[in-house]
Amino acid sequence: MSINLRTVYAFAREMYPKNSKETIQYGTAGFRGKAEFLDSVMFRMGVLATLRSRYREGAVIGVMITASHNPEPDNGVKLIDPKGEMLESSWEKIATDLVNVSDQELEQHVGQIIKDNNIDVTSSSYVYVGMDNRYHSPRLLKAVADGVIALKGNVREFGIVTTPMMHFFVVAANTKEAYGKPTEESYYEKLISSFEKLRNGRVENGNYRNSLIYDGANGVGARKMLQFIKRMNNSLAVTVINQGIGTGKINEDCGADHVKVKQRVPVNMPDVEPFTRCVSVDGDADRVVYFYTDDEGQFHLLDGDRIATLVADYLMEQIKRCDLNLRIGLVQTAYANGASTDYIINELKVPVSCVSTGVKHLHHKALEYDVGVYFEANGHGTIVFSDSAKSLIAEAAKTNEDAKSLLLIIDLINETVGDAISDMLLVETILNHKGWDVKDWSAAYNDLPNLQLKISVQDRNVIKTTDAERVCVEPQGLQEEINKVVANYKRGRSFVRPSGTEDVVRVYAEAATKEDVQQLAYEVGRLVQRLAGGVGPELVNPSNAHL
Ligand code: NG1
Ligand code: ZN
Repeated sequence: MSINLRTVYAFAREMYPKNSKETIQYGTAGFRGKAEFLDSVMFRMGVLATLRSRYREGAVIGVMITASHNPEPDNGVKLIDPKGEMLESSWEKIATDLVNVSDQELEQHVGQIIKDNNIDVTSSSYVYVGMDNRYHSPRLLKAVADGVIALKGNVREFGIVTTPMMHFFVVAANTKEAYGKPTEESYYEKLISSFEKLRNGRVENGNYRNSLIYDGANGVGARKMLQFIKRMNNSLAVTVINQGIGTGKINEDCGADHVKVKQRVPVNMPDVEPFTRCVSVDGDADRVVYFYTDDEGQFHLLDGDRIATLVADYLMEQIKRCDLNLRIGLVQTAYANGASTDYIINELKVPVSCVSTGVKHLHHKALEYDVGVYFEANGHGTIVFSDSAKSLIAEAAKTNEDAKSLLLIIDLINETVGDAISDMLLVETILNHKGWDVKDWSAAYNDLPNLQLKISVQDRNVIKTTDAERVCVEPQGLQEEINKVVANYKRGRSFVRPSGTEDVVRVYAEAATKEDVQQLAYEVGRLVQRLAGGVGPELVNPSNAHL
């Protein structure tokens, strides 16, 4: 097979010309932006995925088209490496350079990537592509597929799928189906059969009830949950709201990000009994948070930190019952609520570490443990088991019933990436096992009031951070000012960092009371506006808001 790089240029010029001059960066989870500027990015990512597959000796590379929790006009693309992990960081740089060169430079630039990485262009390459249900996703999927075709790679299209399903398909293919088959049916089958075996016909237990409300964010997670329901033998009674079929925009006033950041219920909530268990996923179903409303109408959130602590506690108990000596560890980011970290250290007594935002960092750290539990506060996370842990558990399962359950738990977990539906089924399994309702689950610790702000600045990259993004080193003087402000608040904590998915600086604050946290976030937000080139209207001081 011979490849003519002229074809790449011809495709690019005729069909996917670069129509934006702005530099675009490979962010926290790939490229994101307004869909109308992404055609050339997608085409070039198809080209890159093909090269990456050849570089990895013909292993399948995944491409997922989605802007996750972002609003409907946005779209984005993430590349999935052979073991289901996010694209290796040294290739993020290659990706960034490739999408930013002009159409005229493209042919020569692709040639250079091939040369620099010693890629055998005569070898085979395989790319899997999937997308969310945004109306512009099919157009962008075609652009990715054309990028693969331009370099004579093999492309397989999966249509509308969740991000975690794409990770599953890639791993299934690259493990020669040891992980499952790279098909939608195999994914459902694997999760549902382990979930139902773990339930063992006991659908209710103690305070645990078998029904819940599921907010699908008008995204792919809604459609796929409807498919799950069809295939489950009433082992879980799920009512799906914000189904996104016909009405409702993806993530608009609903979904995991809305519920977590706004700290309120999604639109279209039915009238339910207080303390009803409710769950929200994001637009591409890789995040999940739980919530409920109490008998005084007060909203309560059970976020990624809660899920992580629930899961770690359960796994520790199971591992102890099996008499196995496995090192379990928990990984969080700076956005984890301080109360959850205290609980992990003082009550669970599990080693906990803090890494930079983005699941690739959490996943990497979690691999250091036999059993690594990682979750971002926003509900993105999973659990990874080392190969030796898996063989120890499998050995024990020959004689021990608890170890058998643990094996089923491993099957239920999508180890490749945070998976909202798999995580939800895991939480449901644990709550059922413990006989818990949401009140029981909430009782472990009380979240510190917390708040996030988005600040617009001229160039968010003027902010540089260190120490897992908890300390800001540039612009000079900003961190000292933040420290002074934070010192005035009981249990105060705040940090700032540039978002990797939106053109904003994020401010996080937590403190002992709601009033304090509002004031603290405001003060730190103002510091960012003043010292980091803020644009747009000045933040309003919450203590003057009533004037
Ligand atoms: P950025 O925009 O870099 O903060 C957000 C989330 C990340 C991660 C990515 C990818 C927060 C504060 N940040 O990243 O945790 O989930 O999106 O979707 O939730
Ligand atoms: Zn997502």
